[in-house]
Amino acid sequence: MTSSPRFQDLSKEAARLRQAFETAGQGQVFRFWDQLSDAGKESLLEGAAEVDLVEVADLVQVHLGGEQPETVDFSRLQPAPYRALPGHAREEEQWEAARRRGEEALRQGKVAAFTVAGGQGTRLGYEGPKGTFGVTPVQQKSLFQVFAEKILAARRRYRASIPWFILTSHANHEQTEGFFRDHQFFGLPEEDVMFFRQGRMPAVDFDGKIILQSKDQIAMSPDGHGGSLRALCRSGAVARMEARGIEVISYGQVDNPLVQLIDPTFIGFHLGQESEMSSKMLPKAYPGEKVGVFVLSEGNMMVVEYSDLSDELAERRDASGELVFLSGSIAIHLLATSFVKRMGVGDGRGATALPFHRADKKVPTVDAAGEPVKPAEANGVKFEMFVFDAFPFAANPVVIETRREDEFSPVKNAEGLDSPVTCRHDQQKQWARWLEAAGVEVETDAAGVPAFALEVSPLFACDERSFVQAWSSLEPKPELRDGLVLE
Ligand code: UD2
Repeated sequence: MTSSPRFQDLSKEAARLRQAFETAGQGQVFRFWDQLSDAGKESLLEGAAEVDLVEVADLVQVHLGGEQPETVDFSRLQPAPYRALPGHAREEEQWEAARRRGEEALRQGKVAAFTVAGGQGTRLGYEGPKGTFGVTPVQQKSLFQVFAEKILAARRRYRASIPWFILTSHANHEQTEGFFRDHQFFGLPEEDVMFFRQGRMPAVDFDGKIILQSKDQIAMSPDGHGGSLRALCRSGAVARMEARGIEVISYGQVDNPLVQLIDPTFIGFHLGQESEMSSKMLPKAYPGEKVGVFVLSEGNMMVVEYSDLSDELAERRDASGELVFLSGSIAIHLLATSFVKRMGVGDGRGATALPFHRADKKVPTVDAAGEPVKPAEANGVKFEMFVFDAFPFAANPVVIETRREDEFSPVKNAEGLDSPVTCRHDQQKQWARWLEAAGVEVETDAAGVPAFALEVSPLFACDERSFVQAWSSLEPKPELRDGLVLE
């Protein structure tokens, strides 16, 4: 065996890893070793080197060993408190004060943007990183471009740099970076955009044995967006943030172009209450909506994922007929840099405080002869962490309400709910509302979708207030017509 740039001495590394896997009862991973080419051996070792055998053993014991994983006591859950949208003048003033405070932090360069884009986008059925998906109605701008323009607009508005950190996966890292290079980083300084890969976890079978996907590859999958906390630390991103004086990390998912990526009011509330982790909520549209729910468990704020909430709890109503567990999480968070460091470094060995969730899946594998097998039933378990599980560890968590129509229209499915069509409509409805707020009459259908295709770049305006301002100073006013783009 020759040595490779990855492994200084392949044979020595092979011996070390094989021994470690044998000792951990995972020797089956190397069962085709003698049949592998040098490249195959290298590939297997690369996967094996990524596996934390102690972590896997712990997970197997907890999730497959009969030991009951710690769960919340659902019978004692309470709805979590949140700051509702301002209803009267005094509250308006509080929201304004928060806005001014957030703007000050932005001007001082204390805020970074963070997008989790490591998911596989399977439901959308789109080949390629989801962030490269064309989402705007007229120009078909990609999700990444929409976010880039939001950041660019905020940099201009606050005359400050706002670095952008993007979590990728092994599967989409190179393509994601290449896409940004091909588009000259959409006008952002290249040194202010940092890509880093999330970690991976091996899949195990129901006996806890690590599964081979092929003779020379361990079945690995992304460790969930919760893995972003340790990836932020391991990749050096947190160190870079600290060096630049970043105190607040504005977290959003790659699938939601409506997100107010840089929201001074939200930042102001977060800083004002010395929160380590803050979040936005909106009232669920219906009991079964597929969003996590903010709850209090033993006094601690946490999010229970929709799939873990029983129908009875999801549908429970109070005396006024309102859903008791109303407060939906749309995955928009603020994190203190120091909190990410504390959570991401974990116990120093890389072990994280965040729990792993178990998902039973069909994991493609090989049979005893090394022939590929596509299982018809779930044959294994994947482990993922969720970022919102950091809530119970955070001091002074803050949750504020936002408006669905202003902030949430994800692209998740190819058709139907949360699809490219619903998202395009929601973008257009928002721009029609902004035009109307500026005194322009817009012809729309009953649902509020304008009768013509229209597009407003975040560089023109990022909310109703900035739209009305930008529109009023526009001379001459453009004619409302199909394909109108304001940028
Ligand atoms: C997520 C939330 C749900 C609700 C909803 C709002 C979870 C478990 N659920 O549901 O409560 O807030 O969003 O839209 O998060 N990702 C990675 N790496 C991974 C896995 C995911 O970066 O290993 C990213 C992915 O690219 C996407 C985001 O995380 O940006 C959400 O992932 P999802 O599509 O699996 O979450 P979903 O829609 O089930």
